[in-house]
Amino acid sequence: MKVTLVQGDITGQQVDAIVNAANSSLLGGGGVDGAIHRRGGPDILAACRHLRATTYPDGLPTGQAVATTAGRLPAHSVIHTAGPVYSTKEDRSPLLASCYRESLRVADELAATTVAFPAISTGIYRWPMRNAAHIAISTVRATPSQVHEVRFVLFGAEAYAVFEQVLGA
Ligand code: AR6
Repeated sequence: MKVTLVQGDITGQQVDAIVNAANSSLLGGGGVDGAIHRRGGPDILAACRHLRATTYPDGLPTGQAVATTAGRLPAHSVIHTAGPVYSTKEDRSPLLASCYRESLRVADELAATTVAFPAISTGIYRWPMRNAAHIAISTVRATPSQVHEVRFVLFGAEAYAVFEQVLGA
């Protein structure tokens, strides 16, 4: 598996699957989630509502992942995962690692070979970037999968630089 880094907007990535830093409700939000629904159009929300009405009546548990259509995005699927909110009182790293592992498991189910990830939990959920980068990179490297390329799409020069350092270390 090749791990690559790109600075930019994840919604423009031409990959088999784009991972959404969603929340348990699956019904939208800000950050990456807001951008995906805005640019992908209403089919994604309709698919999420269907999941809430069927498989996940109580919402998607933190650390798990589920796929929908990508609507009008230049990707085949969106994999929604609910990251943990950062806490200084409790170590929620296993849940953040689980987001990456479970997303790759869903990618395998979809037969996706190129997958774009954002830096899950590092925005509204306040996870420190360097620690999040360690968890992200070490988890994808340690997860057996059919995915050929994991592309981390970082939203600014600072986040990109942190991932570059962690990847090179
Ligand atoms: N492309 C790539 N990265 C982005 C983009 C984008 N278009 N927009 C933001 N980022 P966040 P979280 C970066 O807040 O912390 C939503 O309301 C951003 O700078 O999207 O997991 C959900 O519904 C940050 O580094 O996700 C949840 O309620 C990273 O992506 C909650 O936010 C993740 O930031 C999830 O919070």
